[in-house]
Amino acid sequence: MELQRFMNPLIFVSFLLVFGLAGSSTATAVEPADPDLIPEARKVLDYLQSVYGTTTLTGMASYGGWRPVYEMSGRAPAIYGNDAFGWNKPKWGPSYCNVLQKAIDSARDWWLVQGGIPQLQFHWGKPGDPNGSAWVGGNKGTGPVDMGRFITPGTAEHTAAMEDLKRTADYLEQLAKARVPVLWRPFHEIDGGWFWWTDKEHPQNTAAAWRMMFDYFVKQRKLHNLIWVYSAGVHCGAYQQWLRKEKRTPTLADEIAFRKRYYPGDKYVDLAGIDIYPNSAQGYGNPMNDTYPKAYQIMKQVAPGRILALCETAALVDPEKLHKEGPGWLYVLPWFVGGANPPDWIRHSFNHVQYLTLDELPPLGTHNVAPHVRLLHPTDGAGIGSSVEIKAVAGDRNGNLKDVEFFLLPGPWKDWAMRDRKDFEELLPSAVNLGAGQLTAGGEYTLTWSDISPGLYDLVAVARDTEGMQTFSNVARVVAGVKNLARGKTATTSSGPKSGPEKAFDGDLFQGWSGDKQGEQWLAVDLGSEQAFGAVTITWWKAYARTYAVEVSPDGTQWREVFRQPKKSGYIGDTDVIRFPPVKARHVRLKCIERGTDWGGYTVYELGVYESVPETTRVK
Ligand SMILES: [Ca+2]
Ligand SMILES: [Ca+2]
Repeated sequence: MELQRFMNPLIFVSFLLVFGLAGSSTATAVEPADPDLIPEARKVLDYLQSVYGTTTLTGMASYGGWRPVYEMSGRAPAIYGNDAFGWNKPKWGPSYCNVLQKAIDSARDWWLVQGGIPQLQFHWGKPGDPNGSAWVGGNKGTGPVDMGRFITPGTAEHTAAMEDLKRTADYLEQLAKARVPVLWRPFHEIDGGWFWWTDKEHPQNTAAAWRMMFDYFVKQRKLHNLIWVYSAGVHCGAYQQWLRKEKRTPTLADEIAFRKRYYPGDKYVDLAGIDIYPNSAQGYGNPMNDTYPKAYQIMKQVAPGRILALCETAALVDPEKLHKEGPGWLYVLPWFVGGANPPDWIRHSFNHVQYLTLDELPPLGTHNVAPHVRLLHPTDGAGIGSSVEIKAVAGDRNGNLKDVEFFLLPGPWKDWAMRDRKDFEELLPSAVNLGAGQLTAGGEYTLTWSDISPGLYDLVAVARDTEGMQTFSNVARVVAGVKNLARGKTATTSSGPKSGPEKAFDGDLFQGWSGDKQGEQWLAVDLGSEQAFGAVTITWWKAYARTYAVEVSPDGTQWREVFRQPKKSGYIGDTDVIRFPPVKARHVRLKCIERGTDWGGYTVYELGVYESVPETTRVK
């Protein structure tokens, strides 16, 4: 069904030129759907309009989190997405409300503290059903909703819908009162057919449901902080159904016509776009690389005059391709870190000129926001000697940066990517202050850290502004004065090569080995020759081993246990530092015996082998 199958290469090039390149620069000015939009939100919309077609904003969903991206790349996304749905059952029960409140708090923090743009989608569980899901059919799905009745006052469906909308608006009102602009993305994947709101027979009912929400939120509840984002799904359910029924060859015109019927109208939409799963950095549905321009062209016809975004994806689109060829999506918001977005890809993309990150946004509000700061050296996995020059870049979008100081966090090696601002603030009093960086002519803050005792260290830079707002940089995990004998050496595992055993020895703390979910599993490394060692470090993901053993062997056949962990207490992203009387061996094996979680395969980000690891984790 994809276009490329029946287009010859020459026509395809023309297609790219017409729809890809030209399509990115012809948008007209966006008038807000809500004429009473607050100035803060209007300013965001104007800003988005001003960069559209020339550059692309980075986004990240809460599912992937923004801190892992920050840890990997030293940069945070410009847009941070959460869900205005509480997930936990029953709907509106205490745990549901708790999760929803956290999403509201996160959106508020993203704007007021970080100065980023918050986005909220809404995985609305079937109204009237306390256990209802957004998905219809399937094993996690719910029953269908009669969308004709849903939009008709006096029906049970309508009453249930309005009850949910009322309670949801009560939460969203907190953001309106705090004057926090929000990219509000309800009824997402609206034409897909896997959520209950897609009325495949009568798409006009779905479009009317959108207007019903808009009228209630905007006109009745006065939620004038919402920028309304319309997102289609990559496969239009009604169109697919119609193709099958009519036994028709797909045409672009037919698909556009079908999709248009769900669109509620420009008066109800500020931004439009599409969600694409699965996708790769180059396109989606390998090897059909033409599909980003195709999706762009479709949405340009569905929502003419609206600026277009990749509202939700698996992968960050290749920034080089966006830069050179377009199409000019306003933003790309991936749902996952890992998978299609391995750490190297995150680092590359978030530091690419095509993608705008949080630190590159202009001040969009009138409030003071926290500075930004990024450690440049040493970075993760760096081995250092007894002295090192620490380098960081920092700035403040209000121009009120005061200083940058460097600290050693009490460690070693907790999973900093899982920590939030509060965690860092609580740790700071027990951290070692190495001193303030000096601003160099090159714009870097530098400090010489000398007389470093051998050991493992977690280094962080803290930038403060004159109003006391502070930001914690990415954390560098450095090894001083000792050598990891296992780094880059040959790895094997009981779980087979696909589980990525080599990733536990690559120095990258964001990717690792993941073993099979059943039974005992092992991860082994061949040091290449006989070595003397007396310490092993294991950096776990959440799926850790409660009981495990470290074994050594001269030949990879005969194993001898040198350490056994009988009952490890769980901690996210813990690094265990294991010391034992020095041995001489060529092979080292981690045997995972009992799981610490009832889900997931054992996962080790990094396994290190050392002659010794001193107790010291602090400078004197
Ligand atoms: Ca500031
Ligand atoms: Ca690794």
